[in-house]
Amino acid sequence: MDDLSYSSSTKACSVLIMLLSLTWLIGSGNLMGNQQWGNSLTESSEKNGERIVARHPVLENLSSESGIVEVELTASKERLSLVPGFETDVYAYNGRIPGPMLEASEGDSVIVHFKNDLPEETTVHWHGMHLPFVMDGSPFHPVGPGETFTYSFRIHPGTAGTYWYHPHPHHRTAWQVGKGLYGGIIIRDPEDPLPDTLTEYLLILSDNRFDKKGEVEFAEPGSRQERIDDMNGREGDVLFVNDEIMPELSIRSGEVQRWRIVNASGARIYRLGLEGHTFTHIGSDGGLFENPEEVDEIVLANGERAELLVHGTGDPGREVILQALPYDRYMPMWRPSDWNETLDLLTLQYTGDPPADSNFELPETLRKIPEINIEDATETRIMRMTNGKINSKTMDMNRVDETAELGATEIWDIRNLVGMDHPFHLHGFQFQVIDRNGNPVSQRKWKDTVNLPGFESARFIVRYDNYPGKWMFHCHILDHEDQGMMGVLEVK
Ligand SMILES: [Cu+2]
Repeated sequence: MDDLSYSSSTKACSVLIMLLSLTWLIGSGNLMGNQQWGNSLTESSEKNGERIVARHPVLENLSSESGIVEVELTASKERLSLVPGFETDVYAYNGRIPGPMLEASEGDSVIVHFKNDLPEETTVHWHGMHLPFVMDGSPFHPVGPGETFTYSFRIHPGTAGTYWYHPHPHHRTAWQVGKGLYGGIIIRDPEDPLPDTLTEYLLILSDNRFDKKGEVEFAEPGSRQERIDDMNGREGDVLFVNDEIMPELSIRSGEVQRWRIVNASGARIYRLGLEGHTFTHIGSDGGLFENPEEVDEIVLANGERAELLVHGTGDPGREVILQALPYDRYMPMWRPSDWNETLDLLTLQYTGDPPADSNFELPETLRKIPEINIEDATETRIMRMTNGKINSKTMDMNRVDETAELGATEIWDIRNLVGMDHPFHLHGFQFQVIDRNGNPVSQRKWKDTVNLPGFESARFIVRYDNYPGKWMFHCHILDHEDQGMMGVLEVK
Protein backbone atom coordinates (compact mmCIF):
# COMPACT_ATOMS: atom_id res chain seq x y z
CA MET A 1 0.00 0.00 0.00
CA ASP A 2 2.86 2.40 -0.62
CA ASP A 3 0.73 4.34 -3.08
CA LEU A 4 -1.29 5.71 -0.20
CA SER A 5 -0.52 8.29 2.35
CA TYR A 6 -2.56 8.79 5.45
CA SER A 7 -3.68 11.90 7.15
CA SER A 8 -5.16 12.42 10.55
CA SER A 9 -6.46 15.31 12.50
CA THR A 10 -4.52 18.27 13.80
CA LYS A 11 -5.71 21.44 15.31
CA ALA A 12 -3.36 24.34 15.75
CA CYS A 13 -5.03 26.02 18.67
CA SER A 14 -3.96 29.19 20.30
CA VAL A 15 -4.38 27.66 23.70
CA LEU A 16 -1.34 25.61 24.53
CA ILE A 17 -3.19 23.13 26.67
CA MET A 18 -5.42 22.19 23.74
CA LEU A 19 -2.42 21.52 21.61
CA LEU A 20 -0.95 19.32 24.25
CA SER A 21 -4.10 17.35 24.86
CA LEU A 22 -4.59 16.92 21.13
CA THR A 23 -1.09 15.62 20.62
CA TRP A 24 -1.91 13.11 23.29
CA LEU A 25 -5.15 12.18 21.55
CA ILE A 26 -3.46 11.51 18.24
CA GLY A 27 -0.64 9.70 19.93
CA SER A 28 -2.98 7.40 21.78
CA GLY A 29 -5.00 6.70 18.66
CA ASN A 30 -8.25 7.94 20.16
CA LEU A 31 -9.12 9.65 16.91
CA MET A 32 -8.88 6.39 15.02
CA GLY A 33 -12.33 5.11 16.00
CA ASN A 34 -12.96 1.90 17.80
CA GLN A 35 -14.68 -0.30 15.26
CA GLN A 36 -12.54 -0.97 12.29
CA TRP A 37 -12.85 -3.87 9.95
CA GLY A 38 -11.16 -4.86 6.77
CA ASN A 39 -9.22 -2.08 5.17
CA SER A 40 -9.11 0.01 8.29
CA LEU A 41 -6.48 2.62 8.87
CA THR A 42 -3.71 1.77 11.21
CA GLU A 43 -1.34 4.57 10.40
CA SER A 44 -1.54 8.30 10.43
CA SER A 45 0.64 11.15 9.41
CA GLU A 46 0.48 14.82 10.02
CA LYS A 47 1.12 17.63 7.63
CA ASN A 48 2.04 20.67 9.60
CA GLY A 49 0.17 23.82 8.75
CA GLU A 50 -1.89 22.25 5.96
CA ARG A 51 -5.54 21.43 5.94
CA ILE A 52 -5.91 17.73 6.44
CA VAL A 53 -8.80 15.35 6.66
CA ALA A 54 -9.02 13.16 9.70
CA ARG A 55 -8.23 9.50 9.07
CA HIS A 56 -9.09 9.36 5.41
CA PRO A 57 -6.57 7.79 3.00
CA VAL A 58 -5.41 10.12 0.23
CA LEU A 59 -4.12 9.33 -3.27
CA GLU A 60 -0.44 10.07 -3.10
CA ASN A 61 0.76 12.83 -5.40
CA LEU A 62 3.60 11.35 -7.46
CA SER A 63 4.61 14.72 -8.90
CA SER A 64 6.99 17.06 -7.14
CA GLU A 65 6.09 19.89 -9.51
CA SER A 66 3.93 22.56 -7.96
CA GLY A 67 0.47 22.81 -9.54
CA ILE A 68 0.48 19.17 -10.66
CA VAL A 69 -1.40 16.40 -8.91
CA GLU A 70 -0.46 13.09 -10.49
CA VAL A 71 -1.88 9.89 -9.05
CA GLU A 72 -2.38 6.23 -9.85
CA LEU A 73 -5.79 4.63 -9.57
CA THR A 74 -6.52 0.96 -10.19
CA ALA A 75 -9.92 -0.71 -10.11
CA SER A 76 -9.67 -4.40 -9.27
CA LYS A 77 -11.45 -7.39 -7.79
CA GLU A 78 -10.55 -7.83 -4.16
CA ARG A 79 -11.63 -9.77 -1.14
CA LEU A 80 -12.14 -7.44 1.80
CA SER A 81 -13.85 -7.61 5.13
CA LEU A 82 -16.72 -5.13 5.12
CA VAL A 83 -18.89 -6.66 7.83
CA PRO A 84 -17.51 -8.32 10.95
CA GLY A 85 -16.71 -11.98 10.57
CA PHE A 86 -16.91 -12.10 6.78
CA GLU A 87 -14.79 -11.57 3.74
CA THR A 88 -16.57 -10.32 0.66
CA ASP A 89 -15.89 -10.31 -3.08
CA VAL A 90 -15.75 -6.64 -3.98
CA TYR A 91 -14.56 -4.19 -6.58
CA ALA A 92 -12.18 -1.63 -5.10
CA TYR A 93 -10.06 1.37 -6.06
CA ASN A 94 -6.45 0.80 -4.97
CA GLY A 95 -7.63 -2.07 -2.82
CA ARG A 96 -9.92 0.07 -0.68
CA ILE A 97 -13.58 0.89 -0.14
CA PRO A 98 -14.10 3.77 -0.46
CA GLY A 99 -11.22 4.55 -2.81
CA PRO A 100 -8.57 6.91 -1.49
CA MET A 101 -9.50 10.58 -1.62
CA LEU A 102 -8.30 12.74 -4.49
CA GLU A 103 -7.09 16.05 -3.14
CA ALA A 104 -6.16 19.04 -5.31
CA SER A 105 -6.35 22.82 -5.31
CA GLU A 106 -7.91 25.34 -7.65
CA GLY A 107 -5.55 25.92 -10.56
CA ASP A 108 -3.93 22.49 -10.31
CA SER A 109 -3.60 20.13 -13.22
CA VAL A 110 -4.78 16.66 -12.25
CA ILE A 111 -3.41 13.57 -13.97
CA VAL A 112 -4.89 10.20 -13.06
CA HIS A 113 -3.21 7.09 -14.43
CA PHE A 114 -6.13 4.70 -14.35
CA LYS A 115 -5.88 0.94 -14.82
CA ASN A 116 -8.89 -1.29 -15.20
CA ASP A 117 -8.04 -4.64 -13.62
CA LEU A 118 -11.71 -5.63 -13.48
CA PRO A 119 -13.12 -8.44 -15.63
CA GLU A 120 -15.45 -5.93 -17.30
CA GLU A 121 -15.62 -2.44 -18.79
CA THR A 122 -15.69 0.52 -16.49
CA THR A 123 -15.11 4.28 -16.44
CA VAL A 124 -14.18 6.82 -13.78
CA HIS A 125 -16.68 9.68 -13.66
CA TRP A 126 -15.55 12.76 -11.71
CA HIS A 127 -18.94 13.72 -10.37
CA GLY A 128 -19.50 17.49 -10.47
CA MET A 129 -16.17 18.44 -12.03
CA HIS A 130 -15.98 20.89 -14.91
CA LEU A 131 -13.68 19.14 -17.40
CA PRO A 132 -13.29 18.12 -21.06
CA PHE A 133 -15.86 15.66 -22.43
CA VAL A 134 -13.36 12.85 -23.04
CA MET A 135 -12.23 13.09 -19.40
CA ASP A 136 -15.75 12.86 -17.96
CA GLY A 137 -15.75 9.07 -17.64
CA SER A 138 -19.22 8.89 -19.14
CA PRO A 139 -20.60 5.78 -20.87
CA PHE A 140 -19.19 7.21 -24.14
CA HIS A 141 -15.63 6.44 -23.05
CA PRO A 142 -15.45 2.97 -21.55
CA VAL A 143 -12.12 1.56 -20.43
CA GLY A 144 -11.98 -2.15 -21.28
CA PRO A 145 -10.75 -4.89 -18.96
CA GLY A 146 -6.95 -4.80 -18.72
CA GLU A 147 -6.82 -1.37 -20.36
CA THR A 148 -5.44 1.88 -19.04
CA PHE A 149 -6.57 5.46 -19.53
CA THR A 150 -5.05 8.71 -18.34
CA TYR A 151 -7.61 11.20 -17.12
CA SER A 152 -6.24 14.72 -17.09
CA PHE A 153 -8.02 17.94 -16.34
CA ARG A 154 -7.49 21.38 -14.88
CA ILE A 155 -9.16 22.52 -11.69
CA HIS A 156 -10.99 25.76 -12.45
CA PRO A 157 -10.84 28.73 -10.05
CA GLY A 158 -13.99 29.03 -7.97
CA THR A 159 -14.66 25.29 -7.91
CA ALA A 160 -13.24 24.42 -4.48
CA GLY A 161 -15.58 21.95 -2.81
CA THR A 162 -16.40 18.32 -2.18
CA TYR A 163 -16.87 16.00 -5.12
CA TRP A 164 -16.61 12.26 -5.69
CA TYR A 165 -15.64 9.70 -8.28
CA HIS A 166 -17.43 6.52 -9.33
CA PRO A 167 -17.87 4.31 -12.39
CA HIS A 168 -20.44 5.22 -15.05
CA PRO A 169 -20.51 2.33 -17.56
CA HIS A 170 -23.71 1.90 -19.53
CA HIS A 171 -26.25 -0.27 -17.61
CA ARG A 172 -23.67 -1.34 -15.00
CA THR A 173 -23.29 1.66 -12.71
CA ALA A 174 -25.52 0.44 -9.86
CA TRP A 175 -23.76 -2.92 -9.89
CA GLN A 176 -20.21 -1.55 -9.91
CA VAL A 177 -20.91 1.08 -7.24
CA GLY A 178 -22.71 -1.62 -5.22
CA LYS A 179 -19.56 -3.76 -5.45
CA GLY A 180 -17.54 -0.95 -3.86
CA LEU A 181 -16.34 1.55 -6.47
CA TYR A 182 -16.60 5.09 -5.15
CA GLY A 183 -14.26 7.61 -3.58
CA GLY A 184 -14.17 11.23 -2.42
CA ILE A 185 -12.60 14.35 -3.91
CA ILE A 186 -11.70 17.54 -2.10
CA ILE A 187 -10.78 20.61 -4.12
CA ARG A 188 -9.17 23.29 -1.99
CA ASP A 189 -9.25 27.05 -2.29
CA PRO A 190 -5.94 28.65 -1.33
CA GLU A 191 -8.04 31.53 0.06
CA ASP A 192 -10.49 29.37 1.98
CA PRO A 193 -12.44 31.71 4.31
CA LEU A 194 -12.53 29.13 7.10
CA PRO A 195 -9.54 28.64 9.38
CA ASP A 196 -7.31 25.68 8.60
CA THR A 197 -7.26 24.86 12.29
CA LEU A 198 -10.68 23.19 12.14
CA THR A 199 -10.67 19.43 12.33
CA GLU A 200 -12.12 18.24 9.07
CA TYR A 201 -13.88 14.98 8.26
CA LEU A 202 -14.82 13.55 4.88
CA LEU A 203 -17.78 11.23 5.49
CA ILE A 204 -18.84 9.11 2.55
CA LEU A 205 -22.25 7.56 3.18
CA SER A 206 -23.22 4.30 1.54
CA ASP A 207 -25.42 1.32 2.23
CA ASN A 208 -25.17 -2.27 1.15
CA ARG A 209 -26.89 -5.62 1.41
CA PHE A 210 -25.19 -8.95 2.12
CA ASP A 211 -26.28 -12.57 1.81
CA LYS A 212 -25.77 -15.23 4.48
CA LYS A 213 -22.23 -15.87 3.27
CA GLY A 214 -21.34 -12.21 3.56
CA GLU A 215 -21.32 -11.59 -0.20
CA VAL A 216 -22.83 -8.44 -1.68
CA GLU A 217 -26.39 -9.37 -2.54
CA PHE A 218 -28.10 -8.31 -5.72
CA ALA A 219 -31.67 -9.40 -6.43
CA GLU A 220 -32.26 -12.64 -8.36
CA PRO A 221 -33.47 -11.93 -11.90
CA GLY A 222 -37.23 -12.21 -12.04
CA SER A 223 -37.64 -12.05 -8.25
CA ARG A 224 -39.96 -9.76 -6.34
CA GLN A 225 -36.85 -8.15 -4.82
CA GLU A 226 -35.70 -7.27 -8.33
CA ARG A 227 -39.02 -5.52 -8.94
CA ILE A 228 -38.59 -3.59 -5.69
CA ASP A 229 -34.98 -2.67 -6.51
CA ASP A 230 -35.95 -1.58 -10.02
CA MET A 231 -38.64 0.64 -8.59
CA ASN A 232 -37.04 2.03 -5.42
CA GLY A 233 -33.42 1.61 -6.37
CA ARG A 234 -31.37 -0.94 -4.45
CA GLU A 235 -31.11 -0.21 -0.75
CA GLY A 236 -29.17 -2.14 1.88
CA ASP A 237 -29.65 -2.58 5.59
CA VAL A 238 -25.96 -2.10 6.45
CA LEU A 239 -24.96 1.56 6.61
CA PHE A 240 -21.36 2.57 6.12
CA VAL A 241 -19.56 5.80 6.87
CA ASN A 242 -16.39 5.49 4.81
CA ASP A 243 -15.28 1.91 5.51
CA GLU A 244 -16.88 1.65 8.91
CA ILE A 245 -20.18 0.67 10.47
CA MET A 246 -21.08 3.10 13.25
CA PRO A 247 -17.64 4.68 13.54
CA GLU A 248 -16.83 6.97 16.40
CA LEU A 249 -15.64 10.51 15.81
CA SER A 250 -14.14 12.57 18.57
CA ILE A 251 -14.94 16.18 19.41
CA ARG A 252 -14.00 18.40 22.30
CA SER A 253 -16.64 20.44 24.03
CA GLY A 254 -16.52 23.95 22.55
CA GLU A 255 -14.74 22.82 19.41
CA VAL A 256 -16.01 23.54 15.88
CA GLN A 257 -15.48 20.87 13.21
CA ARG A 258 -15.89 20.93 9.44
CA TRP A 259 -17.70 17.92 8.01
CA ARG A 260 -17.90 17.16 4.31
CA ILE A 261 -20.56 14.57 3.56
CA VAL A 262 -21.07 12.66 0.30
CA ASN A 263 -24.12 10.55 -0.46
CA ALA A 264 -22.58 7.68 -2.44
CA SER A 265 -25.59 5.40 -1.94
CA GLY A 266 -27.20 4.03 -5.07
CA ALA A 267 -30.71 4.87 -3.90
CA ARG A 268 -30.92 5.78 -0.21
CA ILE A 269 -31.62 9.44 0.55
CA TYR A 270 -30.38 10.63 3.92
CA ARG A 271 -32.20 13.04 6.18
CA LEU A 272 -29.40 13.76 8.60
CA GLY A 273 -29.76 14.94 12.17
CA LEU A 274 -27.34 15.08 15.08
CA GLU A 275 -29.08 14.59 18.43
CA GLY A 276 -29.38 17.86 20.34
CA HIS A 277 -27.29 19.75 17.80
CA THR A 278 -27.90 22.05 14.88
CA PHE A 279 -25.66 22.31 11.84
CA THR A 280 -24.27 25.36 10.16
CA HIS A 281 -24.78 24.45 6.50
CA ILE A 282 -21.94 26.14 4.66
CA GLY A 283 -21.76 24.46 1.29
CA SER A 284 -23.11 21.91 -1.16
CA ASP A 285 -22.17 20.32 -4.49
CA GLY A 286 -20.10 23.11 -6.03
CA GLY A 287 -18.52 24.43 -2.84
CA LEU A 288 -19.24 27.05 -0.20
CA PHE A 289 -22.44 29.11 -0.07
CA GLU A 290 -22.38 32.88 0.05
CA ASN A 291 -24.12 32.85 3.45
CA PRO A 292 -24.07 30.10 6.07
CA GLU A 293 -27.48 28.67 7.02
CA GLU A 294 -28.42 27.34 10.46
CA VAL A 295 -30.39 24.11 10.08
CA ASP A 296 -31.67 21.33 12.35
CA GLU A 297 -31.28 18.67 9.69
CA ILE A 298 -30.30 18.25 6.10
CA VAL A 299 -31.58 16.06 3.26
CA LEU A 300 -28.85 14.65 1.08
CA ALA A 301 -29.98 12.90 -2.11
CA ASN A 302 -27.90 10.52 -4.19
CA GLY A 303 -24.79 12.15 -5.56
CA GLU A 304 -25.23 15.32 -3.48
CA ARG A 305 -22.66 16.69 -1.04
CA ALA A 306 -22.92 18.93 2.00
CA GLU A 307 -20.39 20.93 3.95
CA LEU A 308 -21.37 21.48 7.55
CA LEU A 309 -19.93 23.06 10.64
CA VAL A 310 -20.62 21.01 13.73
CA HIS A 311 -20.49 22.97 16.96
CA GLY A 312 -19.39 21.07 20.04
CA THR A 313 -22.16 22.41 22.25
CA GLY A 314 -22.35 19.21 24.31
CA ASP A 315 -20.76 18.55 27.68
CA PRO A 316 -17.46 16.72 28.06
CA GLY A 317 -17.91 12.95 27.95
CA ARG A 318 -21.29 13.13 26.21
CA GLU A 319 -22.10 10.79 23.33
CA VAL A 320 -24.42 11.77 20.49
CA ILE A 321 -25.50 9.92 17.36
CA LEU A 322 -25.63 11.16 13.78
CA GLN A 323 -28.86 9.69 12.51
CA ALA A 324 -30.60 9.00 9.24
CA LEU A 325 -34.10 10.18 10.09
CA PRO A 326 -37.15 8.77 8.30
CA TYR A 327 -37.47 10.12 4.78
CA ASP A 328 -40.32 9.08 2.54
CA ARG A 329 -39.01 9.03 -1.01
CA TYR A 330 -41.17 6.11 -2.14
CA MET A 331 -44.28 5.41 -4.11
CA PRO A 332 -46.79 4.36 -1.41
CA MET A 333 -47.21 0.83 -2.81
CA TRP A 334 -43.44 0.23 -2.85
CA ARG A 335 -42.57 1.84 0.48
CA PRO A 336 -40.46 -0.57 2.58
CA SER A 337 -42.08 -1.53 5.89
CA ASP A 338 -39.22 -0.02 7.90
CA TRP A 339 -39.06 3.25 5.98
CA ASN A 340 -40.03 5.29 9.06
CA GLU A 341 -37.33 3.91 11.34
CA THR A 342 -34.47 6.12 12.45
CA LEU A 343 -31.08 4.60 11.63
CA ASP A 344 -27.78 5.31 13.34
CA LEU A 345 -24.78 6.35 11.27
CA LEU A 346 -22.00 7.31 13.66
CA THR A 347 -21.21 8.24 17.23
CA LEU A 348 -19.83 11.64 18.06
CA GLN A 349 -17.98 11.18 21.34
CA TYR A 350 -17.07 14.21 23.40
CA THR A 351 -13.69 13.96 25.04
CA GLY A 352 -13.44 14.41 28.77
CA ASP A 353 -11.48 17.62 28.35
CA PRO A 354 -12.91 20.82 29.78
CA PRO A 355 -14.68 22.97 27.18
CA ALA A 356 -12.27 24.60 24.75
CA ASP A 357 -12.31 28.35 24.52
CA SER A 358 -13.36 28.56 20.89
CA ASN A 359 -12.48 31.88 19.37
CA PHE A 360 -13.88 30.74 16.05
CA GLU A 361 -15.89 33.38 14.26
CA LEU A 362 -17.99 32.40 11.31
CA PRO A 363 -17.62 34.88 8.46
CA GLU A 364 -20.98 36.37 7.47
CA THR A 365 -20.10 35.98 3.80
CA LEU A 366 -18.12 32.92 2.82
CA ARG A 367 -17.55 33.98 -0.77
CA LYS A 368 -19.25 35.70 -3.68
CA ILE A 369 -21.00 33.45 -6.17
CA PRO A 370 -21.32 35.09 -9.57
CA GLU A 371 -24.90 35.31 -10.74
CA ILE A 372 -25.93 33.65 -13.97
CA ASN A 373 -28.36 36.22 -15.27
CA ILE A 374 -31.85 35.02 -16.19
CA GLU A 375 -32.02 37.66 -18.94
CA ASP A 376 -29.13 35.90 -20.68
CA ALA A 377 -31.06 32.64 -21.02
CA THR A 378 -31.83 31.81 -24.64
CA GLU A 379 -33.76 28.59 -24.10
CA THR A 380 -35.85 26.73 -21.54
CA ARG A 381 -35.53 22.95 -21.64
CA ILE A 382 -38.38 21.08 -20.02
CA MET A 383 -37.52 17.68 -18.52
CA ARG A 384 -40.50 15.55 -17.58
CA MET A 385 -39.44 12.73 -15.30
CA THR A 386 -41.62 9.65 -15.00
CA ASN A 387 -40.48 6.34 -13.57
CA GLY A 388 -37.62 5.12 -15.75
CA LYS A 389 -37.99 7.82 -18.41
CA ILE A 390 -37.16 11.42 -19.15
CA ASN A 391 -39.47 13.12 -21.67
CA SER A 392 -41.00 9.70 -22.40
CA LYS A 393 -37.67 8.33 -23.65
CA THR A 394 -35.13 5.87 -22.34
CA MET A 395 -31.42 6.36 -22.92
CA ASP A 396 -30.07 5.68 -26.41
CA MET A 397 -26.33 6.08 -26.84
CA ASN A 398 -26.86 6.81 -30.54
CA ARG A 399 -29.34 9.61 -29.97
CA VAL A 400 -28.76 13.22 -28.99
CA ASP A 401 -31.73 14.45 -26.96
CA GLU A 402 -30.83 18.12 -26.59
CA THR A 403 -28.46 20.35 -28.57
CA ALA A 404 -27.03 23.63 -27.33
CA GLU A 405 -24.40 26.15 -28.27
CA LEU A 406 -21.10 26.37 -26.46
CA GLY A 407 -21.24 29.38 -24.14
CA ALA A 408 -25.04 29.59 -24.14
CA THR A 409 -27.02 30.29 -21.00
CA GLU A 410 -30.17 28.21 -20.57
CA ILE A 411 -32.88 27.36 -18.09
CA TRP A 412 -33.82 23.78 -17.31
CA ASP A 413 -37.30 23.17 -16.01
CA ILE A 414 -37.31 19.79 -14.27
CA ARG A 415 -40.71 18.31 -13.52
CA ASN A 416 -41.21 15.14 -11.55
CA LEU A 417 -44.56 13.76 -12.70
CA VAL A 418 -44.61 10.76 -10.39
CA GLY A 419 -44.94 10.17 -6.65
CA MET A 420 -41.36 9.33 -5.72
CA ASP A 421 -38.11 11.29 -5.51
CA HIS A 422 -35.81 11.46 -8.54
CA PRO A 423 -32.50 13.33 -8.04
CA PHE A 424 -31.54 14.98 -11.34
CA HIS A 425 -27.84 15.24 -12.25
CA LEU A 426 -26.24 17.12 -15.15
CA HIS A 427 -22.66 16.31 -16.14
CA GLY A 428 -19.97 18.84 -16.89
CA PHE A 429 -21.52 22.10 -15.73
CA GLN A 430 -22.47 23.42 -12.31
CA PHE A 431 -25.84 25.16 -12.27
CA GLN A 432 -27.82 27.48 -9.99
CA VAL A 433 -31.32 26.52 -8.88
CA ILE A 434 -33.67 29.46 -9.45
CA ASP A 435 -36.88 28.22 -7.89
CA ARG A 436 -38.66 25.16 -6.55
CA ASN A 437 -42.36 24.68 -7.26
CA GLY A 438 -42.34 28.30 -8.37
CA ASN A 439 -40.85 29.64 -5.12
CA PRO A 440 -37.50 31.43 -5.45
CA VAL A 441 -34.66 29.77 -3.52
CA SER A 442 -33.09 31.58 -0.56
CA GLN A 443 -29.66 32.12 -2.09
CA ARG A 444 -27.42 31.26 -5.04
CA LYS A 445 -25.59 27.93 -4.76
CA TRP A 446 -23.52 25.92 -7.18
CA LYS A 447 -25.18 22.53 -7.72
CA ASP A 448 -24.79 19.58 -10.07
CA THR A 449 -27.56 17.44 -8.61
CA VAL A 450 -31.00 18.60 -7.58
CA ASN A 451 -33.50 16.33 -5.88
CA LEU A 452 -37.08 16.37 -7.09
CA PRO A 453 -39.50 14.92 -4.53
CA GLY A 454 -42.67 13.38 -5.96
CA PHE A 455 -44.78 15.74 -8.10
CA GLU A 456 -42.40 18.65 -7.48
CA SER A 457 -40.57 20.86 -9.94
CA ALA A 458 -37.46 22.99 -9.98
CA ARG A 459 -35.80 25.32 -12.45
CA PHE A 460 -32.10 25.89 -12.73
CA ILE A 461 -29.92 28.11 -14.87
CA VAL A 462 -26.67 26.95 -16.43
CA ARG A 463 -24.02 28.29 -18.79
CA TYR A 464 -22.18 25.83 -21.00
CA ASP A 465 -18.68 27.23 -20.60
CA ASN A 466 -15.46 25.92 -22.10
CA TYR A 467 -16.24 22.35 -23.01
CA PRO A 468 -18.19 21.06 -26.01
CA GLY A 469 -19.25 17.43 -25.96
CA LYS A 470 -22.04 15.01 -25.24
CA TRP A 471 -23.03 15.46 -21.62
CA MET A 472 -25.26 13.07 -19.75
CA PHE A 473 -28.22 14.14 -17.68
CA HIS A 474 -29.95 11.53 -15.59
CA CYS A 475 -31.66 10.42 -12.43
CA HIS A 476 -29.00 9.62 -9.83
CA ILE A 477 -30.85 6.64 -8.39
CA LEU A 478 -28.36 4.33 -10.03
CA ASP A 479 -30.87 1.60 -10.87
CA HIS A 480 -33.01 4.20 -12.64
CA GLU A 481 -29.98 5.51 -14.53
CA ASP A 482 -29.12 1.94 -15.62
CA GLN A 483 -32.70 1.37 -16.73
CA GLY A 484 -32.31 4.33 -19.07
CA MET A 485 -33.58 7.32 -17.10
CA MET A 486 -30.89 9.33 -18.82
CA GLY A 487 -30.38 11.52 -21.86
CA VAL A 488 -27.68 13.34 -23.81
CA LEU A 489 -27.11 17.07 -24.12
CA GLU A 490 -24.74 17.89 -26.96
CA VAL A 491 -22.94 21.19 -26.54
CA LYS A 492 -21.22 22.39 -29.73
CU1 LIG B 1 -35.00 8.12 -10.49
